[in-house]
Amino acid sequence: MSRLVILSNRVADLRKTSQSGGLAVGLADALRQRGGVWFGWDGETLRTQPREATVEQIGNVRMISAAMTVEDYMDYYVGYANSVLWPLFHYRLDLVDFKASYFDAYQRVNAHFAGLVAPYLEEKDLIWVHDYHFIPMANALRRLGSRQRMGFFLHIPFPPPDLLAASPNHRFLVECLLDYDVLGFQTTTDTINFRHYLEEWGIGEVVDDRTIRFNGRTITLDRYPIGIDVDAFSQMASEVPEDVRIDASRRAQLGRRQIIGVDRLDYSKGLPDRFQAFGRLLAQHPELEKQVTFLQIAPPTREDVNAYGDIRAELEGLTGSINGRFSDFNWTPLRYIHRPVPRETLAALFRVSHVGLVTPLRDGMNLVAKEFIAAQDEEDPGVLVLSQFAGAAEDLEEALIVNPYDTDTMAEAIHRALTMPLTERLARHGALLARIAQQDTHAWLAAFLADLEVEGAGAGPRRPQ
Ligand code: ADQ
Repeated sequence: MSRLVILSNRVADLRKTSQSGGLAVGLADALRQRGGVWFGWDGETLRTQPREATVEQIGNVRMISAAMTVEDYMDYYVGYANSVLWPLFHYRLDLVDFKASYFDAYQRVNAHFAGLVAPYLEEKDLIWVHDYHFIPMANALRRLGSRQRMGFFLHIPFPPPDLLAASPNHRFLVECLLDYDVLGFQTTTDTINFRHYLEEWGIGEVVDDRTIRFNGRTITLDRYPIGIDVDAFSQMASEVPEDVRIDASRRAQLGRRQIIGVDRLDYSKGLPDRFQAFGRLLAQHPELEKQVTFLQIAPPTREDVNAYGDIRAELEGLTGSINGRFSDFNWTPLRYIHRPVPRETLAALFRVSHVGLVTPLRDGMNLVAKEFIAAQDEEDPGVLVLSQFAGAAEDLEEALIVNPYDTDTMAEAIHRALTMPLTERLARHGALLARIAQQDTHAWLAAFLADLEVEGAGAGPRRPQ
């Protein structure tokens, strides 16, 4: 079996990855099984460019991490990755901040990181690059002479051709993607968007749904929907800590149900729209007074990116106005926590909640949707309200699917979730649980690695999913 080399923005601490069902656990398991290398940024910024990476051998896995300069952090990480690619790929052209210096830094950092990892590569390695930070990585490695098979998985959406074309560097980005041998996306829509781009701009030849020819090479393209470790997460959720249990039983005594939302504080997650829908629910259903609370957990991320400051202020304003309008001395309808919460607590909070709100305006997949399903009590499950614009909606049809821009309909869907009879909840949850078990982390890893391992995997009929 070939060694595996993973390149991702951040590396997980191999010693600390617990059985909590996180993505890092799945990747770490695959690495341990095959042996190999995991490379990424160590999260540090320095005044001058470090010449070497930090290398640590843990069992048969070599962990390699490197710092970057403050300038690279601002122009590559905050700049091109999170102020250009992230908004662009999430259909938010209004938030995109194109600057030539950002694009230069993007190429520079990819080339620099490629140079740091190249000495550790072996001829038969399989190289798996993750996400938008590293689109030019194959190109940079190939320039250094790497001949290994390389795959790329995009965790976020791939936009339609006209949106992508708004970027001055769109052709470069797509040609860099075609330097890989296997290209993985989250959804069918993403793969269609990519193929349409190639057709519209006359790049390469789309042979069939899974195969592209470019510069005499064959590239496999497919949808590999990411999942979670369902058993591990469900086990974690069933061990409800005492403080969560006490809070839940106090609510139960009052006949009060809990709605939960858990997201990084990101404008793509549709949080203001969700808060507004909750406000609309309370306005349209006065009988819900003191009968329901909405707990939103949204820890800060990417605070150095301008667009993230605006959303924080907006949410604080909405929380104040909803609570100011509806709360009473013994009822706070909306509780908003702007801090990270341990995964164990999150899992338990999902379990004791009656409705899960996952309503992004655009999302690659959204693992919170799958975690909420896995965490439920199978005999008395809660209801998932899911945005049609989350990648997860392609398969999780039995959720209550909503349009997050449509506040009235979203409010009604939350009401329907709160009042759904047990028989219907059981039927929907059973189907959803089966789906996430079928498309779990292991299935995702196995499908991607199988294609990465086999040359020309794309030729031929589509695999059943
Ligand atoms: P994210 O945008 O981060 O991931 P998501 O898929 O929901 O979105 O994953 C977030 C993870 O962080 C979940 O495991 C969740 O439990 C955890 N998390 C969220 N809020 C937390 C909190 N307050 N405290 C602790 N943990 C928290 C990107 C893409 C997604 C894609 C994933 C994986 O944007 O679309 O599904 O990668 O490919």
